[in-house]
Amino acid sequence: MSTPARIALVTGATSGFGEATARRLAAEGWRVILTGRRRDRLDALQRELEGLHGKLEGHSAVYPLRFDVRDRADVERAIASLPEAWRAIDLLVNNAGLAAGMDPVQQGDPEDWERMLDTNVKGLLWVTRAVVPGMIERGRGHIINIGSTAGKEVYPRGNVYCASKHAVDALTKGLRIDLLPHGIKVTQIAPGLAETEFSLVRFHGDADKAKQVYQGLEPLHPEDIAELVHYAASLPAHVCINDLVVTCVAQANSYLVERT
Ligand code: NDP
Ligand code: 8X3
Repeated sequence: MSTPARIALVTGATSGFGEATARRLAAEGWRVILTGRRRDRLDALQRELEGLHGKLEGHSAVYPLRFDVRDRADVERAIASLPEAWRAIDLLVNNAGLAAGMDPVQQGDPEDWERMLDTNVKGLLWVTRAVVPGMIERGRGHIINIGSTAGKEVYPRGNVYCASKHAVDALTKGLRIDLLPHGIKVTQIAPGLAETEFSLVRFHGDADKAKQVYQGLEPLHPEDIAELVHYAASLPAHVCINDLVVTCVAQANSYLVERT
């Protein structure tokens, strides 16, 4: 008898790393819960992936679940609303996140700071808190947190974003310790510069400024991170990647890049 398809929940599946990860996992035979705030994008991705992969064991290959990770009640309601056939989540990819602004602290916008901390730190906690008890009950599971090189080293004017990703680094370690008795894997993938909608969001929709971030180098692509998520999630049951820092070749650390 073949093993049933595993279920992944990917936060921030409407763009960038999350979207590429959802596509990759679905292509590898996972059933994927697609999450994010933008309903139109969730619907479009659902149509695309259902068209490509059809049904698995009588269930759709994907299940769209719209919620805002910053809203604890919304997160709890959404996870609790999952139909029985979608409740046994094997893999949680905590990917939803953003940077907002890039100013010295003394000029920073406190609203940007709140968005980053509410999304990158508290949002990750709300989703994890809602999903992990089920993993413990079932005695299996894997959490992959998308951190950043910004969570390893602080760079100029990165202050609050870097702090939020340092928190992801610490929470990943803390979770691994707390979940040790339950056999749940906890992994962090910490990418460097990657071209997604990240910089467009960081610079509040300024496309020229966003483009400059990637000028003169080949940054990581969303598919590179999807490949690593798939790799980490496909290892034998006794193997857990704890931490994986990945940059493009043109980037040495959080602030040193070589441009042509
Ligand atoms: P994108 O902007 O392309 O994607 C971000 C995703 O997060 C979107 O799907 C967005 O969905 C979702 N999201 C943002 N806020 C919320 C919210 N409040 N509730 C639910 N979903 C939310 O960026 P990336 O793919 O680059 O970013 C993904 C992760 O990778 C982030 O955590 C980021 O910090 C991290 N990262 C990015 C790097 C880069 O250079 N690009 C490098 C290292 C790490 P929606 O708007 O529909 O809600
Ligand atoms: C995103 C990478 O260098 O813009 O986490 O902070 S960076």
